[in-house]
Amino acid sequence: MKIGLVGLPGSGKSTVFRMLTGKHDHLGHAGDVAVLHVPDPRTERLAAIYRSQRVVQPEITFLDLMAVRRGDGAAGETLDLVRLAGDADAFVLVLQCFGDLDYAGNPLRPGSDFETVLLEMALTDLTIVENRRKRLSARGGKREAHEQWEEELLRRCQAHLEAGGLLRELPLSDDEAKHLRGFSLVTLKPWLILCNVAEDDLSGQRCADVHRLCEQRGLPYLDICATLEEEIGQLPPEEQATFAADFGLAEPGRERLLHIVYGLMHVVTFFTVSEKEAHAWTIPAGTTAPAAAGKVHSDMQQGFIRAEVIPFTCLDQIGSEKACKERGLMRVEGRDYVVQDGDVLYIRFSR
Ligand SMILES: Nc1nc2c(ncn2[C@@H]2O[C@H](COP(=O)(O)OP(=O)(O)OP(=O)(O)O)[C@@H](O)[C@H]2O)c(=O)[nH]1
Ligand SMILES: [Mg+2]
Repeated sequence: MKIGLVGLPGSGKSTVFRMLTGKHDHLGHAGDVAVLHVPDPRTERLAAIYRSQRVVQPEITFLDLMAVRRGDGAAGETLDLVRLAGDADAFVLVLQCFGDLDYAGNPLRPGSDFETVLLEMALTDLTIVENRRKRLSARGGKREAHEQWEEELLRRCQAHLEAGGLLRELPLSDDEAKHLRGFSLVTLKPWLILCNVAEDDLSGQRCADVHRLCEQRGLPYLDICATLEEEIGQLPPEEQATFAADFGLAEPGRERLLHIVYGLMHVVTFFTVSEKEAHAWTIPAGTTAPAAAGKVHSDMQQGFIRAEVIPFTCLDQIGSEKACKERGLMRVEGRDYVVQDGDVLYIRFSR
């Protein structure tokens, strides 16, 4: 699972990155990558059942992406963002909600920054959709049925984006969503809005308009003071809780952010287990079995035959793979199977 941090210049992306990773010497170069391990107790339990030698906990990768600038539209910088962000599964948008002035010296208006970035994102996708339509129409000749279907789908996407919508708001059939996923459209992916608030405004009173817009558009949001959280993270562990409590913070920012990423951004964890290792993998909800297999190894995706699935809860209750199979609790699933949270997968594939 890869998550891109985006936002206007100086909004605090690199500070959030440092808060998450504890890499306090990180200066914030665009394209920096951090891998976080987020322990899932189910991995240990599976390792005990299968007597695995090694446990590999789920990973989330954060990318410190470049800044989005105002008014670039479809210019080079936005396309760069697509190149960098193309393989991100989801985004965290960092909004500056601290201080009086923004990076350009204008009075701070987080609500309008938010709309600016959304617009840039919509323009990015608009460029992708228009280019694809041009390519389709350049083919000429008689339209095959599937080309007509795609053209109609793209036309709907374009109209929606032109009206200021995000593609994730557009009602799509499973086939349509699957087809569009191939284009790395940024507004189709999950977004979390992170209001980077000031130390004296931890509840985000100054960005109430952002909260309201998020509610209107159905986007998850949270308020975090990244500099304060970074400071807390640098304290000795035994002092961190007391210091955080002084500010009325029940849970460290890193954990709050990760909980939201897992909960609201629809992350699913599946497992592969053998005597060698019990390995947890994190994927976006809606991922099909071959794509999930591709996370383990690209050969497994290419040569995918079928997936044998036992839910974690069955293994946990019954205590052995053999007994689960005897009770008929192992299912055989094909290419269209959407992997569920807690699935223990055994992938059959040809080399
Ligand atoms: N007061 C306050 N300052 C902050 C906060 N978060 C970041 N800053 C300051 O804002 C400035 C920019 O922060 P960065 O994290 O470098 O922002 P960025 O988004 O990575 O910036 P670019 O990479 O240049 O686009 C730094 O001087 C930070 O110390 C915050 O929560 N409160
Ligand atoms: Mg930076």
